[in-house]
Amino acid sequence: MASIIEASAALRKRKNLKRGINFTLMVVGESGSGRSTFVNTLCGQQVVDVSTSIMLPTDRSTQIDLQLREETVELEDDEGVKIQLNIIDTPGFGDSLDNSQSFNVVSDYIRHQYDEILLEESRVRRNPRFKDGRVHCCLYLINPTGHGLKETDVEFMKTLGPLVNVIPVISKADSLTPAELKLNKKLIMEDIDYYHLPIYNFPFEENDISDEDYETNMYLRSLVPFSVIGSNEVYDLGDGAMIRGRQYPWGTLDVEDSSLSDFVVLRNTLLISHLHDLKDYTHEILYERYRTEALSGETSSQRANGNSSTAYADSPVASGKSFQHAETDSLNSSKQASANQDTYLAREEQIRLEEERLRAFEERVQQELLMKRQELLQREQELREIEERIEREARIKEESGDLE
Ligand SMILES: Nc1nc2c(ncn2[C@@H]2O[C@H](COP(=O)(O)OP(=O)(O)OP(=O)(O)O)[C@@H](O)[C@H]2O)c(=O)[nH]1
Ligand SMILES: [Mg+2]
Repeated sequence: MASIIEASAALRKRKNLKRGINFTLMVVGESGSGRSTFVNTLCGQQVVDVSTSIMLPTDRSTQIDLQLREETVELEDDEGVKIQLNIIDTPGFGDSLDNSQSFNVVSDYIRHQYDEILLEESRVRRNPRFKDGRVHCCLYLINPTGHGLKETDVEFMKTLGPLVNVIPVISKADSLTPAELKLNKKLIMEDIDYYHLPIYNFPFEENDISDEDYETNMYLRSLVPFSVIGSNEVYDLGDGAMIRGRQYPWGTLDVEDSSLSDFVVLRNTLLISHLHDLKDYTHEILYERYRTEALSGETSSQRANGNSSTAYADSPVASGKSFQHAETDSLNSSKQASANQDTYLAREEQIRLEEERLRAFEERVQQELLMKRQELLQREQELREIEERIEREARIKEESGDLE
């Protein structure tokens, strides 16, 4: 028996290896914060074009459209494990004077992925080709200012933290001196603590963690916010060794140099050590919370305000192209959101009515049983009375016969 289980576990593992692990990473940060360069550095290839275009303010200058762009890259680690890495880039994020619209686009996309799972779970016949599009991690790129967080950073993490694993990252770490970087990290962390921002803080269960994992998680916590250096160029240092680096008048720096940034640690954390932790946390904690809220009819304040929009099903994002957010989408989306919400509520109501019907039926059966039992007792009583009467009559007859 054990060997069968082992064999099937091995088979599943092989299948998983072949199919690859699916992981979705969203990269958020204002224009020019280094999102595209980071993605290319993370994947070791040119996944995203580094755009040089800038958006000039138009008469709608307070509302610059945010796009969500999805790219899929297949990566393979040293042990041959394939990772299907879906990357969602957010060009145009935070470029408006009022960024709440950008936040809504991002949070609606994340919510929509949860809604899709909820619907799929409730289907009688599951779709075998269903694609789980939940975002497992959202890297929030912060420009290296040497200061703490900006108001918009605080708002973003506060809004998105309860929905997705947000990890703050200082980009372009080479623009700060080591002392400035240290201070920048300290100030950001102080703000995160002060505002109780719900970032992904490498959580673990005290009773169920090995010493080694405990050490790792505590170490990673001490690094937050991670600092990264990115580059789109690869250089030959002369000895045949190729490095991805940045060339300066005074020399070339290697983005993988751990004394300069946390890039390598972050890459290993995302793609190797914490890939499953991030996926599990998304499924078991974040999605579960969302699911409970959705099914109990509880809505976040944002949903109550009618800002939520979840109609991304037919949007090009779902099919791997780009998606332009527009007001009409928002309207359609909120209609769809309330339609989805209505479906859940209708289903809940249906179950409740079914239960009520069953209870009433059971009560009726019980009552009928009671009546039948009483009828039976009455019949028995009647029978006894008839028997007694017959006996009495027979006795009287006998007595009168004796007298004659
Ligand atoms: N010094 C330094 N510059 C960087 C780093 N990463 C990116 N840059 C530069 O910053 C500029 C913007 O980088 P992108 O990667 O295009 O930034 P983005 O966030 O994708 O920008 P948009 O897509 O235009 O919003 C480019 O000139 C990059 O070369 C870094 O780690 N250090
Ligand atoms: Mg870009």
